[in-house]
Amino acid sequence: MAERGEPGADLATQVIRVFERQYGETPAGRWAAPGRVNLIGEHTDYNDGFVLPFALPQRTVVAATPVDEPLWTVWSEQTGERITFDGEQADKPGHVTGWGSYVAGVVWALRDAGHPVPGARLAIASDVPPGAGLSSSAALESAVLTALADLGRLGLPVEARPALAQRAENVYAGMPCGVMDQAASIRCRAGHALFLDCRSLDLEHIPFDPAAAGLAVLVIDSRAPHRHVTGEYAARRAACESAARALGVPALRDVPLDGLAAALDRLDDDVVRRRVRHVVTENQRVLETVALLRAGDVTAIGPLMTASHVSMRDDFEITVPEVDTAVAAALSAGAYGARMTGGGFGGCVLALVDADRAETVADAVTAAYVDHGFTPPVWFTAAPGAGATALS
Ligand code: GAF
Repeated sequence: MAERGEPGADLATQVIRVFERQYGETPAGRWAAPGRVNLIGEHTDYNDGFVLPFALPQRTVVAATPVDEPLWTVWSEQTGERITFDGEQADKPGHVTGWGSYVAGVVWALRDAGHPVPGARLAIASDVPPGAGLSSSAALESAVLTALADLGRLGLPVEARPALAQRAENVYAGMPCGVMDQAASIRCRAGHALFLDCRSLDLEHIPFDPAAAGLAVLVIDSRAPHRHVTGEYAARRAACESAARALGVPALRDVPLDGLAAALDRLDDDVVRRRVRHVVTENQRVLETVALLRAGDVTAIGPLMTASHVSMRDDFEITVPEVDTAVAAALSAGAYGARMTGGGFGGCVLALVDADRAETVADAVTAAYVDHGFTPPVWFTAAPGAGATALS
């Protein structure tokens, strides 16, 4: 199995050269925002529940300079494309499509909230792999939001930023995601996982240093082709929201674990019952994981990770054969726990392993992939990185 190269290396330098080549001038500044993995707490965010992501070292870097008119010119080094949109186009959700919708969406969300967003020239470089479930879109939104907020001196409190970036994605790009990915990209702290209450948006940085415990978090890109992701995601969200209505609660977060059996009795659709069971038990697993990390017992979170995977596979039905194979192979090779991370239907698997066994576990996953005839996966180990920031 291929190991990805050292992330983040000189993107910050590269983006200056890219900007200069595109625009013939030096940028006014540079900003960066990371991708994320979610340690546990999947599809709980839009149910007002709990999540525990951490930021990856892989990030998106934006170099930018303000201009005097409401016009945004954006170069993507990843796609080799330049797009331009003006205020009128930014004000029409859906007008700009593709990767540009995340940039235009941020401009729209800021303008819609009444902020005087400056026009700008931007150049973007990133080593967050797109389409791997590592929140490349949230990294792009968060980097652009951070850049425009600074360039325009908008005085935008950091607490308000994730919801704005989420609106960009919900309304402009049309993806009905929760707030986890944008919150992770903007608010994570190096060496910590982010314990977020997605209802109140209260958060706590939980120290998470696998290396200090002789461990590593192996991130395995399943390489499974993402199919129907937005439609299936929206269907899961709709099922959860209709279950909450049927149960007479504002959100599934309000179904307590000790009230789960009674709640399930009140629902007659077996599929909906399983969706509810996933969300309620997953919230509990996040709380238990946080308690174990606070107590410094990192390996003990492994069984919770694995239970989360089983719940996603059997109750929420968002896994695919590639990720199930990767999880099973990682566990057989000695991982303390393994689970798919992110929205599902492909994406990445996390495995908590002894640091000196990361490669062995990765090789075991590759061998299982060969047996199944799947495209070989790609892996790296990830330590919790920093959230969005200006670069000096
Ligand atoms: C995707 C979404 F964008 C998040 O909001 C979250 O719901 C996640 O899937 C599942 O936990 O990443």
